Amino acid sequence: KILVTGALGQIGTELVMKLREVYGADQVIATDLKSSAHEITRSGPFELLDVTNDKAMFDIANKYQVDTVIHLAALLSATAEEKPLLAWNLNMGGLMNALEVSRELGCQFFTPSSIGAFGPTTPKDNTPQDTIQRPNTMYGVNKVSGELLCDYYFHKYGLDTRGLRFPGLISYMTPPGGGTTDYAVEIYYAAVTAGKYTSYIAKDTNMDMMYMPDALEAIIDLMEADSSRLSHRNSFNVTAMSVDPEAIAAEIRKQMPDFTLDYQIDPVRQGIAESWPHSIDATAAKTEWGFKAQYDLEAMTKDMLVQLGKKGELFKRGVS
Ligand code: VAH
Repeated sequence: KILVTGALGQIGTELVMKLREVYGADQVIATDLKSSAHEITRSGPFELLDVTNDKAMFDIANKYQVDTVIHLAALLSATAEEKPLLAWNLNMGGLMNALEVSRELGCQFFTPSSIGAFGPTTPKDNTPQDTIQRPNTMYGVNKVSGELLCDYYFHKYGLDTRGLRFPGLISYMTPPGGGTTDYAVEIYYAAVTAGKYTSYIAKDTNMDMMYMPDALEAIIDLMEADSSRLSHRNSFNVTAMSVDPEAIAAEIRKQMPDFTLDYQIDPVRQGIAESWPHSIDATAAKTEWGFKAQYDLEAMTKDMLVQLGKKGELFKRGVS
């Protein structure tokens, strides 16, 4: 059985639905700080959980006798920069609790890292798997610390910890909250609802991105990979494309010729974006466990606009 924290977040909502499809609904215990009307609170076990409460987390993991913990609950980069102390307490306190529960119950463990784990002194083009990591954001400090902590639990206790350095994730089901790469999700919503978008990230600011279906596949493929093949664990570079706002807009215009893009730069999130790589190298993931992204910018854009169009139709008909 699999315990998922942060189950109502951008990754969590889709990952829980996918895991329930693959392993069976009753095998996946979804948890989050509060409940919602989302179907995952009804399509299988759902529990309220504040990940900073170690006893509550242990009690749920023990009640369901889970053998896998997927820890997603965290504050993203922009929010973490606004509230650094809260970010440290939640991102690191929650991670430590999840690692301790996994150690006590002997669970396999996954938590995401991010391209945010790299900083201004990291080589920015085709960033290597193993390279300097001196991020200057609280989120980046959390992610590097998290990678080191997860590797520590593997070397010290033999805990089977695995992680992925995710790029910006694009999805149409649950929007991200408080991220720097959120513009790349908002632009599609804005295209469908308004035919135009004002980007807070500047033209020519290239960042790695990936479509959510590829991210979900990567989590499952990594967790099912033969442990003896892994020479890295926390965490693998994975990416599908490196884009800036203009590249996304140009792809949208192939479907919606009248779409317009303009800019109103947010200095905080622009500053965070500029401290991150332009593109990262995913060779280690490809060779050690066969990582392969299916969606490039063209395929992702086509699917996003179709799915959001359908969502728009449902919304107009008053279907949530
Ligand atoms: C963020 N979406 O923007 C997250 C992610 C690489 C970006 O870490 O903070």
